[in-house]
Amino acid sequence: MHRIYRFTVTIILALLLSPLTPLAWALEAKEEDKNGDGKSDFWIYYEDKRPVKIESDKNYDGAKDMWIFYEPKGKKRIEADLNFDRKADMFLYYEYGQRVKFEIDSNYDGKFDQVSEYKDGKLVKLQRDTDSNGELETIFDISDRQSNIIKNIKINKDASPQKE
Ligand SMILES: [Ca+2]
Ligand SMILES: [Ca+2]
Ligand SMILES: [Ca+2]
Ligand SMILES: [Ca+2]
Repeated sequence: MHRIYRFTVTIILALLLSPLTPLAWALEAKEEDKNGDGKSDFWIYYEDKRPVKIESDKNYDGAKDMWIFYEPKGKKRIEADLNFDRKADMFLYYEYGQRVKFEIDSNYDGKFDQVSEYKDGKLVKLQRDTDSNGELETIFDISDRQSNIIKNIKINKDASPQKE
């Protein structure tokens, strides 16, 4: 039992230590050294040849400060550490290629100072901590209103005579 365990660990170590080992089932990754200082500062991870994650060290201090996650159905999430304290302060969400939400902590106190929500690519809800008390005030919210496009489709559908 013990020997099997050690054998497994050895195999895993060998796989980890050998960059040339093809691992069909694992994430494939590529890294780049954009500023040529000998340290990687850009990473792309692939799953079945599809990019699933990008990581970046924008200020080349050795700590990652930008992350992009790619998910099915055009979902994408960008996270960024704007003041380089190793904590993300900005989050940007996309669905079907369109921006749906934006959150930012611009004074870096760990709480968002602005949250924007989008529908059909248009800003429908804006919350902002206007008095800097750590709580968001709703500036405007039209998120439950139907967009013109959806309204038009509904009207057309209602107006068109039923087939069959
Ligand atoms: Ca570098
Ligand atoms: Ca960095
Ligand atoms: Ca930060
Ligand atoms: Ca804040």
